Amino acid sequence: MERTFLMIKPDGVGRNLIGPIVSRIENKGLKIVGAKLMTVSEDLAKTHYGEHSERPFFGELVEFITSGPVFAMVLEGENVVEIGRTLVGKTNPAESAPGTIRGDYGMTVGKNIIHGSDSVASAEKEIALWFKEDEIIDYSLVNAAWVY
Ligand code: 3AN
Repeated sequence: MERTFLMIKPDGVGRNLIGPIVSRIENKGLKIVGAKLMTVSEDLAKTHYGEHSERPFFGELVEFITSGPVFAMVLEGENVVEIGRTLVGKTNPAESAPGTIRGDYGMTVGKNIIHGSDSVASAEKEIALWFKEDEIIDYSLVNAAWVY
């Protein structure tokens, strides 16, 4: 089954949005198989955002993501990477549609509430980076016939 990585950033945690965001994920019918509140080390931040290391905003990005706790999640389901990106919305909150997490809560490109893996390959890489194998739980949902 496909998996994706979502992470509520320090602005989302700081604005008490863990509950509303997790509700959207559960309401959609996605299955949470891993979740934790954690602080992010500089090393982890730099590895996670490695592809942006040459961009002018890289320092700001690392500083922001290490500035307070984040809420990291692994979701599982058919086509869950694409569904997760749709729930998250576009990078720039000025372009993200109402009804998406960034469209409803995001203020700026830099502080845009949540991260979601953008492909199956990056999801696999990010899950391996952020979660140990025994932090991902195999279980059945009570209403499993209707969701993933
Ligand atoms: P996404 O998170 O939608 O996949 P990416 O991968 O292009 O977007 O960018 C990663 C993160 O870098 C974004 N979530 C955002 O926080 C930050 N970022 C992207 N572009 C800018 C920018 N022009 N200025 C500041 N931060 C940016």
